Amino acid sequence: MKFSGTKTLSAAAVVVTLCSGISDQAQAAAIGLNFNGNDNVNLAAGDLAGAPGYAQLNWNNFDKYGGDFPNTTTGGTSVKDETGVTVPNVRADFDATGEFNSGSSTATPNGRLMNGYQDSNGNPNSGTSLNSDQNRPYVGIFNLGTDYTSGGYSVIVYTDGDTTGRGGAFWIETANYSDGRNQTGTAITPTYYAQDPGNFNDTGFVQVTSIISGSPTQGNYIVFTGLTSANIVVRADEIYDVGGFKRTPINGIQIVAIPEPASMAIAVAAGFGLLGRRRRLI
Ligand SMILES: [Ca+2]
Ligand SMILES: [Ca+2]
Ligand SMILES: [Ca+2]
Ligand SMILES: [Ca+2]
Repeated sequence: MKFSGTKTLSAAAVVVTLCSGISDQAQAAAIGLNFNGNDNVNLAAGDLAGAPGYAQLNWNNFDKYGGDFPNTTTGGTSVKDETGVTVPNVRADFDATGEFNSGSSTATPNGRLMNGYQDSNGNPNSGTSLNSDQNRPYVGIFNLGTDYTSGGYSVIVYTDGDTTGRGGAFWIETANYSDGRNQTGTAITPTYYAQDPGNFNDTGFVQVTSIISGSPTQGNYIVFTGLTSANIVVRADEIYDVGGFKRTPINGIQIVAIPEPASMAIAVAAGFGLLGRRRRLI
């Protein structure tokens, strides 16, 4: 028994060693962009906010007009990750026709995330310019490193406006900025259909899963997964009319790296090895 017990400890040590190795690997930290709306309510660095499984610290707070952060010629605000460290080379570029707030409580971190938003002007998308009001809001992220792209990443888009039942289509497309003007690109995700379910403080987080325009989800966040592009643009277009107005709010977005499958397989295999040795001791 003493000998077998030693073997069990050895197996446990292997698991601990492998897990330590996994945690030492460069797993890219999440990046959160919070749009602070027309009441300019920001998230503090220590505010833990985000949908279940995606909550993070150190959100970047932005106003309506994005331009380019950091601007390639004038510098300015850099994009930081959830650890508070600036992400090398990554730029955020976004704009909207206006900014607003849902009227929901800002007493909690999630309430502050979900209150303010980038607004749209109610007009159907047309043409190819993201500088055209009817094609806004949009949110671009550029120059993501291989620590995000090699294993793939998810984008979480939060949408919660001031009127229940409004909403529309959300998708992600390739970034097409080669001519110096922001142009529409090609869709690289499914299009999800979201309808405002009420305000966050009454509903909590509700994930949007519908990809059918005629049957939208009454929800307030979307998870796009399996992305590998270094440059993306989150797009939106209005569909559902309430009171003669259509809106597609964007309250914030997150970039979340997907853990590498190879690391997961090692951890699972090590775990099974330990279980096998324990069974033999009985
Ligand atoms: Ca603002
Ligand atoms: Ca539009
Ligand atoms: Ca709402
Ligand atoms: Ca917000």
